[in-house]
Amino acid sequence: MYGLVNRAIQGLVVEKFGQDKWRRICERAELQQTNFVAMDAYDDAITYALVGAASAELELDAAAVLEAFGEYWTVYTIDEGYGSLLSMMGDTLEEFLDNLDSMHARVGATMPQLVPPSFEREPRPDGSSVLHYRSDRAGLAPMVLGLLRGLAKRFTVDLEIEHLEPDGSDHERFLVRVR
Ligand code: 1MF
Repeated sequence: MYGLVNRAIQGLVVEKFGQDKWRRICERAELQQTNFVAMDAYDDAITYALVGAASAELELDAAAVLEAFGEYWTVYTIDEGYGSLLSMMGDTLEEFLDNLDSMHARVGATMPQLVPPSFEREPRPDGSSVLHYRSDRAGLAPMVLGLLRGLAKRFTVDLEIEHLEPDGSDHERFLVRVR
């Protein structure tokens, strides 16, 4: 993943737990290099190692780390200059979710090593939505849960989010309902 992601993990840890915890997490992850460049592409294994080390060091489930990361991501990317990209993608949460693939296509146009996930929102008759999430990367569904919580804050809506049970299909599904 692009260094922006690893830098965001660093930002989250330093902001919430302090510089010293970040140093220990890097030691535990046994990485050659921990000064990540936002626009350089890194092996996904580095990101997974950071999440694993953070989980051990902070005594949190990996899922909790991923969820916190997802929630932090929207705030972080706005701070890093992606606010206008995000604003372009919709004035409502539903519109934003409809445009996630276009947003990744836009980023991918200049960042050729991007491996974008794919999102599809299926509106339901009762006004709720099922969000279909497809990714080449394993195990990141808790991050999507956090991303949705972050978006709920951004659009100031009270969201009920349910990670749906596997239905035999090849992807993850979330039920999203505005309260
Ligand atoms: O392949 C990648 O490197 C990659 C990196 C980030 C792929 C996707 C993403 C973003 N995505 C992270 C979870 C990925 C889970 C998965 O792969 O299964 C979050 C997507 C998302 C969902 C909800 C709301 C907002 C979201 O993201 C907004 C976003 C997405 C990408 C970027 C910024 C905001 C981005 C911008 C620049 C990038 C890379 C990603 O690269 C740079 C970095 C610095 C300078 C220039 C380009």
